[in-house]
Amino acid sequence: MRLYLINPSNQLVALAKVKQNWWNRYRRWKPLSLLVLGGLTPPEWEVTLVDENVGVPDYAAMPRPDLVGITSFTSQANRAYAVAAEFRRLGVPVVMGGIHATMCLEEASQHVDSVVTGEAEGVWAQVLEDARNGDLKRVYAGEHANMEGVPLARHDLLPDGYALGAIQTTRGCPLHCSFCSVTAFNGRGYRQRPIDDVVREFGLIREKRVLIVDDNLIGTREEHIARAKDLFRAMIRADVRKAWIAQVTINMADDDELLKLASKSGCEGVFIGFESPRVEGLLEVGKKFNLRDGRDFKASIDRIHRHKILVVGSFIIGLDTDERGIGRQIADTSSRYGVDILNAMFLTPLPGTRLWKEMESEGRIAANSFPEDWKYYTLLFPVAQYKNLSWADMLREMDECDGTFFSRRRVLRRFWGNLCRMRNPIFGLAMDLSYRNNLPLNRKTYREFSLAHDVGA
Ligand code: B12
Ligand code: SF4
Repeated sequence: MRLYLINPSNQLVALAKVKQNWWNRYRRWKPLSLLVLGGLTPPEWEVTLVDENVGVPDYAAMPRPDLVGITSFTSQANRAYAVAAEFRRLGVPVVMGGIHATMCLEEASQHVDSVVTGEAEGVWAQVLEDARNGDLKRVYAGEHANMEGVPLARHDLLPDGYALGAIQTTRGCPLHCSFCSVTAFNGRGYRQRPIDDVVREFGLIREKRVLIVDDNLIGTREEHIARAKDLFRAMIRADVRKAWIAQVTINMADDDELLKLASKSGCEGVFIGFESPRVEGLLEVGKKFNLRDGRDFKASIDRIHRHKILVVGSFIIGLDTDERGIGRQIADTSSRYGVDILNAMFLTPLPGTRLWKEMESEGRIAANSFPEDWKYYTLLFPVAQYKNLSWADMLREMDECDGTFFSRRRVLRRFWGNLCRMRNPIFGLAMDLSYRNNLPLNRKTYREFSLAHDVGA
């Protein structure tokens, strides 16, 4: 039995634009969902994994599969449906899973033969069995998996050439930010994989650099942090020899032992959601956590830097409390905090989030020709009605924000500053150059977007 697992591309996102900007190759990551699905698939199935971000094959010229499985974030949904249509024309059944199909079950059901909602661990074997018997059900409802049942991912299913391998050590996030899909999908409970499994899986990853995809690797409570320390200790003992980056919350800065162990186990950088330079903004998105104990963000980042760890800071443009000038404010605040790489994004109502529900009830979801418009849900296009900013304002604010933070002067200043301080200053520079060289590409995309849409003045 032959199974194709496909990660559809969205040509509007940076990781698909390697030809136009060489530095984007440093942002090529592996689609872990499909590697995990590969790990759940019994050996009688011959699995081929296609990552369209690397290249789109001629499917008609490939041997005919018995089943196709497609994953999809919302931003990939319309391409996912196009791929599904291609295989269904050939008479091949298609099953779709992942965050988008889960949150938009009715829509997805119109384009594929079967939808798996939620986590696949508990239902995938049944899907395969039913496919083999020609008896696929329309919907399989996956539940939150017991983390002891998550198999080692099949890292062998993708070729070399990725900048980063991927691994997951926990699921769920104890916080509940308004714009984020994680709690709706994986829940607020913080589920942890057995540390031995994680360490063994690191041994299967060929890339030197690894993205730990957890939404919050360290968690928020004492017991979460104790577990993170145990994980880092085990990685040090096993000498996994990987440089890794991960998403964490700012409380990582408060525990020197945690930082020391993280650094010793290979931590090269952390991605932190600062979300807004303003208190009103943090309250609006439900991230009071960042304000706890009168946090001093610059001092926190300094403490992380002392362990040679880079900080990627994420901020949102377009909150109800944002006004003109927010782009410049974010760029300047991030530089003042000492952020090494800035990831600025537009407030985007993603299906299933609190924000989606609020905006939908207020009639504010403006890019709503679905499924076609899903391709703009990359967090880099204005898709809603924003309170104080028109779409033209939003595009200008983003350009101002990125143009300021990634100006030649600031890039060079960061590089010199990091040269001796950081474990891998070149990685920081590569990211800076990827973002900086995307500026003209983004401007071109925004011009096209403005011509195709009524973006206002
Ligand atoms: C790693 C990651 C990335 C990597 C992507 C690597 C890749 N796939 O190519 C990078 C950094 C490139 C990235 C980019 C983006 N991401 Co991202 N990302 C994640 C993150 C943190 C982890 C994903 C992961 O690997 N999880 C581990 C696997 C094992 O879990 P899983 O994907 O859920 O898969 C399970 C089930 O869903 C199911 N399943 C999944 N696919 C399939 C398919 C079939 C056939 C079946 C049966 C089952 C099934 O089975 C799996 C096992 O249980 C998630 C958050 C999260 N917790 O999922 C956000 C997340 C997926 N990203 C998100 C977003 C918004 C984006 C961006 C649009 C913007 C951004 N943040 O930069 C871009 C879009 C890129 C694009 N291609 O269009 C949102 C998506 C929400 C949505 N509705 O789409 C999430 C949920 C985060 C959030 N805060 O809400 N991302
Ligand atoms: S802390 Fe991060 S993962 Fe957790 S709910 Fe907020 S945005 Fe989502």
